[in-house]
Amino acid sequence: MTKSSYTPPRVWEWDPEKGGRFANINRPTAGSTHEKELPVGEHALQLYSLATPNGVKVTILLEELLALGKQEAEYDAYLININDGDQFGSGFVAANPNSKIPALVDHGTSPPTRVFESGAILVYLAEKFGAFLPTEPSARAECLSWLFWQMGSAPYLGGGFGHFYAYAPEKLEYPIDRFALEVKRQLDVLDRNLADRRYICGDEYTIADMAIYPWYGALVFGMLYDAGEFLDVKSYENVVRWASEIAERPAVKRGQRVNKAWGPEEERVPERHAASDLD
Ligand SMILES: N[C@@H](CCC(=O)N[C@@H](CS)C(=O)NCC(=O)O)C(=O)O
Repeated sequence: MTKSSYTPPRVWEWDPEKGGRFANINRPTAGSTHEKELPVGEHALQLYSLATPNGVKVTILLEELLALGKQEAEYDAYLININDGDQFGSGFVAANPNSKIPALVDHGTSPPTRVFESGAILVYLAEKFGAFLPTEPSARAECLSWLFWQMGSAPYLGGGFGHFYAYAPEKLEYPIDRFALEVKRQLDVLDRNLADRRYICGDEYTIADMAIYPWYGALVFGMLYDAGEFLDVKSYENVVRWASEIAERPAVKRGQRVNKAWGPEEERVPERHAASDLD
């Protein structure tokens, strides 16, 4: 392993010229950079998002709720293009001071309720519609435990492993090793849990499955960071079996297309205002 010649200065300073992937949107401060109101459609639920793994958790849940017959779950989904800096517009920052998709505004309450962080949005919608989050205390605790597991774990997969393996300007052994080890440990956690459970929490399909599938399902299908072989994802057989079952759900297929602005033309639904936008 080569030794780095970098010595951190006494006080870190931002160098916007440094470049690297996402340099155009990364900065060390929060808040809006420009005035821009968010559009509001006709439904109570307004989603501002993008079909990344964090974004599709919410559209999968909304499509699952609609598939259950919950008509009040009809929603408008507007595209937030994070590469263009839409997340720094004043309207979006009012919905999510953390400037990251997804953000939800529920105009069915007075005043409207803003919800940010995908996990919080899943809990809000599951409680609002009384579905996909058990109410019995110990089953609910198990579901929330796995939901929060996803929130705490995925940054090591995306921001850690994915960043250094696929996006960093040079391949550095130390961070790739460190995060590959952690991601494989996480896959083993899931694999052992799914050895004798159909879904993440047992027999019931819940918001924990909807949160974990977009990241770890995509990973075991070899669709994230071109790292399938490197991480030997096929060896996590229980995770592959679970993800393959979830992938076949019609609502999951629909949810993954909402706010998608890339890939084959027939899969793209950049904005969604009615079920027919997906038919
Ligand atoms: N913990 C957040 C993570 C959200 C997140 O990282 N969103 C990314 C896209 S997947 C984003 O909006 N990035 C834009 C940026 O960092 O400026 C959640 O689960 O909602």
